Amino acid sequence: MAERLFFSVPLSRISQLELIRLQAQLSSDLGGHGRVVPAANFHLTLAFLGNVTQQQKTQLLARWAEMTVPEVSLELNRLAYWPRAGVVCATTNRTPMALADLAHALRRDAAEHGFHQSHAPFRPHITLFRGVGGLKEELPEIKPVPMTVQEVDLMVSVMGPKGVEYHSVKRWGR
Ligand code: 3AM
Repeated sequence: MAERLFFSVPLSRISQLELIRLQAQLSSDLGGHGRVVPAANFHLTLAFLGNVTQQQKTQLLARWAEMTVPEVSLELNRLAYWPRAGVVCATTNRTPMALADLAHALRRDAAEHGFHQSHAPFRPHITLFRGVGGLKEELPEIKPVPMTVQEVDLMVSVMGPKGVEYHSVKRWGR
């Protein structure tokens, strides 16, 4: 059976707590638009693969038996509303080059092996609200939330009783 997979960076508990605080502040600005993303689902996507069979997953893990996780930190220093995706996210205007390089390598590998092809540029972001439609208000400026990249996960996305859940299939650290 195929699984829906993506590569992402997990958040430390401290970054999660700051983002939970941000969500609470933002809820009134959004005036009830959208659904709050549970903190357990916070992640920074590097590359989305889509559906992957067990055989393809075995080959993928063999190709990525070694991965150098970049030693970088970033600041989530602004909010963005992406109307097509219907999401409000915390993002940055300063993407560390080493993180972009890893995202590009993972995306290239995905495209070369018949998985999802990412045409949109890599924009590091943490989705905070989903299902946000027709937001007219400007989003406020925020106190930057620091985030250190220490690990990368291969994640599987599954539908649980309370909605989508993400579970780590493999974790690379440094
Ligand atoms: O919603 P975010 O960006 O936080 O990045 C997307 C998502 O996280 C990506 O995979 C992550 C986990 O679902 N993703 C999901 N569906 C996608 C699609 N159809 C997708 N990226 C591109 N196309």
